[in-house]
Amino acid sequence: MAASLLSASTRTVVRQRHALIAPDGHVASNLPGWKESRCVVLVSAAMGAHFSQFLVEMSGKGEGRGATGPRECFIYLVSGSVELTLGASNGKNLLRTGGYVFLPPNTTWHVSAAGGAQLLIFEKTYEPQEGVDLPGVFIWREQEVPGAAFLGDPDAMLQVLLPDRPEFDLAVNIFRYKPGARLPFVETHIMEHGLLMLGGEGIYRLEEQWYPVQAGDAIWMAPYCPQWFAATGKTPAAYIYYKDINRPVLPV
Ligand code: UGY
Ligand code: MN
Repeated sequence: MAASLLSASTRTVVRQRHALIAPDGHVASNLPGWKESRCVVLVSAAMGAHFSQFLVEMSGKGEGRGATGPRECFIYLVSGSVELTLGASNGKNLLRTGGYVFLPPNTTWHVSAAGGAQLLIFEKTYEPQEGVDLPGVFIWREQEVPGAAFLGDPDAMLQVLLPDRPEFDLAVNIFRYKPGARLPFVETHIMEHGLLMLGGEGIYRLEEQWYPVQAGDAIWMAPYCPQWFAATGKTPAAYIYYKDINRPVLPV
């Protein structure tokens, strides 16, 4: 059947300092290391970002492998489950929906999906700092991470998924908003964000634009991109996001 004229419309926008990538525009890339998996690159250096964000749809026979080298990698199970193997060890870690792993530099890894899985991956070059050790592997699940009321608002709960210690130069957090809850002011900060809407819907303000967003949408916010969010649906809204932290403003 021929596509209707509506196929010419999308909510996706890619600007110099921010982007909204709606699922209707996803096109898979062939990325090295992945088999029986559909990889979509949502955020990358090609749009001006300093990190990458991928969505990987693994079939029941899906597999992925890689070596972080000078980079670090954060893998979050949006749905399904995978078996994770690290280095040359035979030990397997089972990651289920909500589970995640932080892979530090110089780590080889392998994942296989038993019954299919959807992974969100953040990757960036690690910034070593004198006198600070490299971080270790960190495996946990968001169900075990307590939420804290954001700036005192119990309707906007923040879960910080990684330890806030100097060896970690990135944070990955989950924000959960009750219907009607919002960020208390328009944030403008040096830290960059990559974000995936996990549930619900709302309005994201990025610079001077206002976008309706919903589960499945991805957003890139460059440093200093003014940003604000309000959950406007009848059900809670949630997003997971990346942020660079703990490093000097001028690289040394
Ligand atoms: O951590 C943050 O900067 C967070 N409050 N930003 C956001 O949700 N857009
Ligand atoms: Mn922010």
